[in-house]
Amino acid sequence: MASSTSFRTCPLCEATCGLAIEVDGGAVTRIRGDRDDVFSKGFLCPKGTALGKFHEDPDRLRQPMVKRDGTHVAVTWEEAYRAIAEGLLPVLDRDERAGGAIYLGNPVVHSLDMLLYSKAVTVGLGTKKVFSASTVDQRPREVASGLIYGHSGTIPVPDIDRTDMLVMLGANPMVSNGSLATAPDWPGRIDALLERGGALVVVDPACTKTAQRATTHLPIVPGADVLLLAAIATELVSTGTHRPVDEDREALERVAAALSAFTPDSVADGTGLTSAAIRDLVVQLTNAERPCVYARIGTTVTPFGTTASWLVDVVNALLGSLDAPGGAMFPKNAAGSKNTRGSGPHGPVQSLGRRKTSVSHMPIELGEYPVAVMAEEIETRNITAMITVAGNPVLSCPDSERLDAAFASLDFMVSVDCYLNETTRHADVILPPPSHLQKSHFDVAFGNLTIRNVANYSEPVLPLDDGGLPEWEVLARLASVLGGAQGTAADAAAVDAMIFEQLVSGALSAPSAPDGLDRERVVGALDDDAGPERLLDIMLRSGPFGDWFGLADGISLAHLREHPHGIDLGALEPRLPEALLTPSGRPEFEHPDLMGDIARMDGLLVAPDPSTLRLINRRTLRSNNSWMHNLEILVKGKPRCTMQIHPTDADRLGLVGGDIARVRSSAGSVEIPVAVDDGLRPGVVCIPHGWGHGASGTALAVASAAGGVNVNVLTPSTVVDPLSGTSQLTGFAVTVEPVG
Ligand SMILES: Nc1nc2c(c(=O)[nH]1)N[C@H]1C(S)=C(S)[C@@H](COP(=O)(O)OP(=O)(O)OC[C@H]3O[C@@H](n4cnc5c(=O)[nH]c(N)nc54)[C@H](O)[C@@H]3O)O[C@H]1N2
Ligand SMILES: Nc1nc2c(c(=O)[nH]1)N[C@H]1C(S)=C(S)[C@@H](COP(=O)(O)OP(=O)(O)OC[C@H]3O[C@@H](n4cnc5c(=O)[nH]c(N)nc54)[C@H](O)[C@@H]3O)O[C@H]1N2
Ligand code: SF4
Ligand SMILES: [Mo]
Repeated sequence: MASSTSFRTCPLCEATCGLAIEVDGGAVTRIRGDRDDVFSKGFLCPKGTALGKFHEDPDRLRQPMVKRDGTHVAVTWEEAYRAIAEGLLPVLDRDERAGGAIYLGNPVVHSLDMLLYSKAVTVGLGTKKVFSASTVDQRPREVASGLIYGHSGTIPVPDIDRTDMLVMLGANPMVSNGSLATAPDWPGRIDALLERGGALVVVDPACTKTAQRATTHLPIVPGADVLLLAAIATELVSTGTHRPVDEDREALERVAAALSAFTPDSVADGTGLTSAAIRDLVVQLTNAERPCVYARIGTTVTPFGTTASWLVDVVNALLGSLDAPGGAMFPKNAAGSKNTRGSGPHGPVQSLGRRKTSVSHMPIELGEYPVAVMAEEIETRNITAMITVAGNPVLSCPDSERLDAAFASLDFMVSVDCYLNETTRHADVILPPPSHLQKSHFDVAFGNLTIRNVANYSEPVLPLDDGGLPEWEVLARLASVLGGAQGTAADAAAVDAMIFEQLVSGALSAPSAPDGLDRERVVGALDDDAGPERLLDIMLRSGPFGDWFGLADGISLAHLREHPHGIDLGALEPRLPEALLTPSGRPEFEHPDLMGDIARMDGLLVAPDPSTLRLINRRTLRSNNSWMHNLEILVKGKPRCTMQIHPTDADRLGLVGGDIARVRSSAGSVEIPVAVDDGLRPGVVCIPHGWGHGASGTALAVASAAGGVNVNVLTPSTVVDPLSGTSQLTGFAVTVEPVG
């Protein structure tokens, strides 16, 4: 085989970097950043370069596995699907499918195949018990968007390239490469902001790599961001320096009036910031021409996640920055979204709390159960069978020792996953996807979150292994088995055809569809006969930049295939009110469910007890949540799973760097090496998430040797944001003591 270079978008994180992948003799020889990529222009991180190593990882599953006498053995696809039909269907049919549940993990949103076909698995399973990684992380932001804009996917993103002042709360994009704000090369974009004389303010209990670049770092008390945001809103209005668009002025002033108890002075104790620092921040914001406030996971995984997300939008709107260049803007997804279908009839008022879980009555929002209840639903046998798709909840979800035990008690479990890991070890059947380099790619989800409108399709870089199935087919066959079929290739084609018909009718009924569009034209215009490419083509062509199957000038999949470095569709443009699905035709800033949460904020106004340590989390550059620790190239070097602690707290507890500390919470305890770090706010300790491999029955040789502990052993599942059901992952109390 000759050597060649392929171009492919990295599927690992939200940054969507273009990769140039050199292949020789069927093996990856080198991965570089694609300098011609229209968006990333050559940027990449160490994980992107490791995709070849992931492909070669001997522990990566290449054949389906079935558990026999407690041990996983490789089987054929036919045997695997038969085992599911024989083992899972009787369990499901025992109680008319009430006991089935599914968990969709983070890689689902990074995959064309999984985004398009995992819904069919949920439908086939016939369950309303859907869990996802989104409910561990960003659900508060999505709930707030649903209430304010009428659609959970209408999320404002920071216009980093044009702002002159970026205030960032609870995000560390120098390490995470960004989230709910798709932007390859955050480091370069932050440099450019500073070089053009702009300011970066980072609000974070830790002096992170991003905070180190900031013009101002505000080391806030964990969980207190709602107070800071409320005080900014109040101060803007009381000083008369707010400048919202006229249509929203009165509503926003009423919101600010409801927040009037929260002033720079009153929130000083609760935030741990001085009132002078808060006032100074407001002055800077009002002096900036194009200020922008952006908040991420540090603000969503708190008991006030939804309210904090709302207040971010309120502050941006008060600054005149919502939907304005340089502020917080709404992307226009090339693959289409509910908010790009043309201004059709405005939707109903969204509201919270219509459905609750049956054991601890947690809210079921946006059709998903909070992960906080996964263990209790299994323990009470409301759930007896589980499917996981690209998820590792045993490491990534709260109260994980309890969850681990609950998974072990399931009557049947199926996992679609590339590793035999902490979660999939409980599966009766594991169905492996091909490696990422063997899949095509298009970022359907991140078109909703991108800081520039971009479309980029990648062909698979490597062919499937002998006997390997494309992931869409793995899922479509699974869906068909759940519907009572055999799980053959023909059954998969029928599932694919069903999804195809749904998308065709969606395109035909879109308010933005041009005159003369009919089924014949749609079907006749498509190049692909089946599979995800055919579906993507429909989405692109009926999307906001689409060619409407030849009736308009615009893009199609064929077009993207001719542009392997992507197509830049331009900087974001103002989209209100066109993007809204609200009855008023304006953002519902005064939504009663949000206004109703203000009273609860009073409880935060007191200074935190200085003798209580609070746990926060971090990400490390060479990790990707829990699942890339089996690659030597990423885990070698000094241990990264340490507990950081401020020197004064370490002294008080008699700890020095390298000691082992025992950390306890209401949920559990772990023992972990100490790293003394004066960048932390005193009273705060920090442990990364995603570690703690080596459980029996897993096959992760490198990860198991890498050490580390699972921080979610400490995370209680019981403390949630009551609006979204999202568990508190940051800022809960722990005790720390030396071991031995
Ligand atoms: N290298 C790497 N990159 C990743 C991932 C990974 O595991 N590793 N995971 C990916 C995923 S799934 C996501 S969602 C994104 C997340 O991307 P980000 O949202 O940028 O998340 P983090 O890097 O964890 O940064 C969160 C910051 O919040 C701070 N923080 C904690 N509590 C509080 C608080 O109460 N208030 C404030 N203001 N700050 C607080 C923490 O100290 C931390 O610095 O990263 C993605 N990128
Ligand atoms: N304490 C604490 N907990 C956290 C966080 C935190 O900051 N602190 N962060 C949270 C966040 S933001 C997230 S998004 C969640 C992530 O939670 P999860 O999605 O549950 O966890 P991941 O570690 O991303 O696991 C991904 C799984 O998918 C598999 N996989 C990878 N690629 C593919 C693929 O292409 N196909 C298939 N079928 N499988 C694949 C991997 O082997 C792995 O089992 O964790 C959350 N948990
Ligand atoms: S920053 Fe994210 S998208 Fe870019 S190479 Fe790294 S993991 Fe891939
Ligand atoms: Mo995430």
